[in-house]
Amino acid sequence: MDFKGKKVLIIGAGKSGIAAADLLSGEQADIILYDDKKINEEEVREKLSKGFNGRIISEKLSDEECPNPDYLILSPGVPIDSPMVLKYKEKGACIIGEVELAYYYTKGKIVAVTGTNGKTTTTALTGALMKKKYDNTLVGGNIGIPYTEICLKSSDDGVTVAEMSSFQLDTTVAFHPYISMILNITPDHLDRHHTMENYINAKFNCTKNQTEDELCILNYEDEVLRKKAEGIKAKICWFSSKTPLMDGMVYEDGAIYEVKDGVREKVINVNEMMLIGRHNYENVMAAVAAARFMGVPMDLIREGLREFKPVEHRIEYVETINGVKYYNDSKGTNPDASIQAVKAMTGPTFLIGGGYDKGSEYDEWIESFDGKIKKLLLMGQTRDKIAACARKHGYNDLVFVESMEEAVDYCYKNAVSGDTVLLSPCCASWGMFKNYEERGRIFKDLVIKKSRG
Ligand code: UMA
Repeated sequence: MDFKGKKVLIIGAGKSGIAAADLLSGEQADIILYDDKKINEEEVREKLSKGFNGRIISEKLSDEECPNPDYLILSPGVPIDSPMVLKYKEKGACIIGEVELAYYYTKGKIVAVTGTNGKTTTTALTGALMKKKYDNTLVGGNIGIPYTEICLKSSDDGVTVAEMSSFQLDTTVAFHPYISMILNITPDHLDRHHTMENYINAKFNCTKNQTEDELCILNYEDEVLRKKAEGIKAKICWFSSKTPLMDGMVYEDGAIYEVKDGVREKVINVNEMMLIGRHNYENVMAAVAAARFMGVPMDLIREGLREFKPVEHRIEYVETINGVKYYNDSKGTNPDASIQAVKAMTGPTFLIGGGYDKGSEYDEWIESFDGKIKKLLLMGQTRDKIAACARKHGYNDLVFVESMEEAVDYCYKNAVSGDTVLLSPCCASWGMFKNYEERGRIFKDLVIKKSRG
């Protein structure tokens, strides 16, 4: 891909757009960094490296300003069927995503981690295990560090572990990881992908360019993955937390094993790790499978597993106040993720939920409460939809709140020693917060303030 002298339109001036603009600054391209939202040009320029001499435009892009770009580079949040993308596609522009752009600059091996849930933990853990053998291990992507920001640091003898969302995989063409993993697939982001089939196909894009001598790691317990696996050219390594596989990775009786032709080698007893819950053992199996394929010795893997701390916003312990434990699971942005968090709770729980409406159904989430949820506090756009669903299932202990502050205050006043407070919204944060990180940090700050009286 040659950008020299080419007209490039980058859509979205968030983290990804800014990193993409920086990456292309050295290419002598004519760049426009555009955002639909009104943005402060000076603030954006400050975030860009000094070498950027392109234009920054927001709110409206006229045909005079940008008649016929050669390339459109889409931030992950930009739908491929948005009117602006379709307009320039018709005019013959080459449409690529920010990840595809980063791929062209990446050296060495790539591990792509996707799935509806568990991506962030698995990406961080895979990175930690790879670092045990490969000095130049980079970790980025949907985890919060744009891939375009790290790709120039990659080297032929290094590994890049990239968390890939369906948004990012939607726009890949040549993106070709040496190892791919799909941890699970359950409905999510249907407002963007429209159908489950489109969502599944986006996820499988990470396997489409792989060859026979490469690896694809899949969850044996996921029916969608089992059905779609036939079309994959790469070797498949299955992992399972329920079935005693003859080959792959298994979790059984409190330990994780690597299995080859029916012969098991114990990797670790799960009580030696800080990660808890069956869903996390699945993440561990996927990460270990990737590390083994890259030749990381088992003793170094064990060391890495024992050292690894759970990532922020994923069933993250915050504080105990008056005998009440507070957990931040702001990353529980869809029913499946939030169900895992609810399942990990062992006693009476005040659950804080609700947020942006992505078109999810909440029946399974409510069903997973299993008599443990003392109160369900609801906020945001989805609160009435969730409340109606809860009532349909005979659950009526509902509390409506307007803000996170009100939610934390209610829990602080009403929870008693032995209870747990869990923020696991089952919804995206958009509309009330910038992102799930901001939502989680606001929750944690409020809890810490209460603990200090
Ligand atoms: N924008 C437009 N036009 C559009 C859509 C968006 O101009 O049609 C603008 C917005 O006004 C905004 C900017 O684009 O100013 C934001 O771009 P973006 O939504 O792509 O977000 P980034 O800040 O670049 O962050 C993205 C990911 N965000 C999304 O996919 C929504 C981050 O994942 C990711 O960490 C980051 O790139 C680095 O790779 C967040 C996320 O919520 C955590 N991901 C979803 C998930 O995990 O479920 C997919």
